[in-house]
Amino acid sequence: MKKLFSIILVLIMLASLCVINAGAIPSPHFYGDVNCDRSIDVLDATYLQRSLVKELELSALAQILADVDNDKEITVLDATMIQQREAKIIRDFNHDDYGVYTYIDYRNLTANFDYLNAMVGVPVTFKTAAYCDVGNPLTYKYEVYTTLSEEPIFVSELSENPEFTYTFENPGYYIINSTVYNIFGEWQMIDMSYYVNENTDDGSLRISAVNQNQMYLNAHEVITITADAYGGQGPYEYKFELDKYHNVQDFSEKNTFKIGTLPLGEYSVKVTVRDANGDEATSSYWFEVDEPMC
Ligand SMILES: [Ca+2]
Ligand SMILES: [Ca+2]
Repeated sequence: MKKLFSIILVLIMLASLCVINAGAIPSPHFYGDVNCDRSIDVLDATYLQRSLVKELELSALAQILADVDNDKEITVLDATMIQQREAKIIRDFNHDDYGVYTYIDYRNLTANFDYLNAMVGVPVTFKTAAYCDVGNPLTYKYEVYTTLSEEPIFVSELSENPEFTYTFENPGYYIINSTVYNIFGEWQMIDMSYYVNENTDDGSLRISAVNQNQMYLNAHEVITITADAYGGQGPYEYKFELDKYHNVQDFSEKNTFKIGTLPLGEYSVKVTVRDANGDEATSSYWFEVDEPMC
């Protein structure tokens, strides 16, 4: 019993934390590195020539890296250009940049029910915010774990939809795992601890979640706060008030509040939701604007 208590305590402490597991993504990938071994040499020219005579097939990433003369085709001229660079006849390929950045920028994993508001029998929609310059479309896979099982109790199909809806059948602690892949098979993964309550739905209006657009907010990026309502009688109207700057977005059907950039510091946003019957619910949300991580 003591052990169970300590596990639960740790889980409570971790509740609001998400953990990112970065896949080994060695961006940038270099033009001319057709065999993707991080070196540009005569082997790449050979590899490219072998693909031209169908001895091997280039991967999706290799097809981008092989077009060193930037004419949107892979031909023997590309192989020649790699050989010329190897022989120091030319210094650069016909690209402004020396490489391709396939890095997946994983911003956040959020739900339309906050950690303490999720209930048995009420569908929860999780949403992953991730971006990449090269390698789109991104695809998403979700896994649901209980804290007691090593195997997931549910695995979603791989999909271009960044959202995933799941209805929990039992109260308790869960881990939600979201993995994002680019078209080259590179990935990033995030784990979110999640708690599901017994169903206490009495039909009353409540704010089920308030989220920020990124896990880490810094002084250079646009900050957006999103609220979700549950219960009462839709449609809902939302009002947002940012404390320090007397910045108010009055009641409207928009559940997002685009604040813009903010100096370093701590802030709070008061969210009010009003339903079709005129009932109101409020919630306060705190966030911090920090130095960029790196
Ligand atoms: Ca190479
Ligand atoms: Ca070419």
